[in-house]
Amino acid sequence: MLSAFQETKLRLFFNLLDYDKNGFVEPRDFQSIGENMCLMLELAPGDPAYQEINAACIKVWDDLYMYVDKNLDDRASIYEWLLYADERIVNCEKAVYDKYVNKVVHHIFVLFDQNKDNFISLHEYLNLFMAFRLEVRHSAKAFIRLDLNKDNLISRNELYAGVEEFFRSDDMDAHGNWLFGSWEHLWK
Ligand SMILES: [Ca+2]
Ligand SMILES: [Ca+2]
Ligand SMILES: [Ca+2]
Repeated sequence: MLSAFQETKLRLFFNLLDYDKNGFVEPRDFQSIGENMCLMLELAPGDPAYQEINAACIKVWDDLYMYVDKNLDDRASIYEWLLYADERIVNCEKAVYDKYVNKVVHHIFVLFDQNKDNFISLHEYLNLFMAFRLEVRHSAKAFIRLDLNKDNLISRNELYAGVEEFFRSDDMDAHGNWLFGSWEHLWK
């Protein structure tokens, strides 16, 4: 079973993916996230990078969320998501959740490591916040928590640790809780 704190973070994540706020995570949410990112990066539809980003966003659905959709109606409800997270991310062996965590890390790097140096910089992390319409004022605070060795960059290992804590940890002091900014307003 999920704890109330784990469920709070999992709901936060579901809501940020449910871009049109209709209560379901579905392919068109990822399409909108892609379009928003392209706008943010000032890419025109004819630009090859425009196609790449949109394809990468659709791939997130194919890779991660089509498995959440149990009744195969091409969308995932909050109930499907919480059930999936309980069984496949939180209360399972490392070999099972490892796949999920690695895919999230992979997708964040594909979409946000814009200069392809294998690190997420503060600027790139800020883009993630803007793409998901998160409160940017929390981004620096969150970045500092994820940057474990304090070199002002988030490595793949640091991001893995953060993603693992965000999706799994029941410890309110865990650094990774801050992956998508503040959760405290949802908890109090
Ligand atoms: Ca939606
Ligand atoms: Ca980078
Ligand atoms: Ca670092």
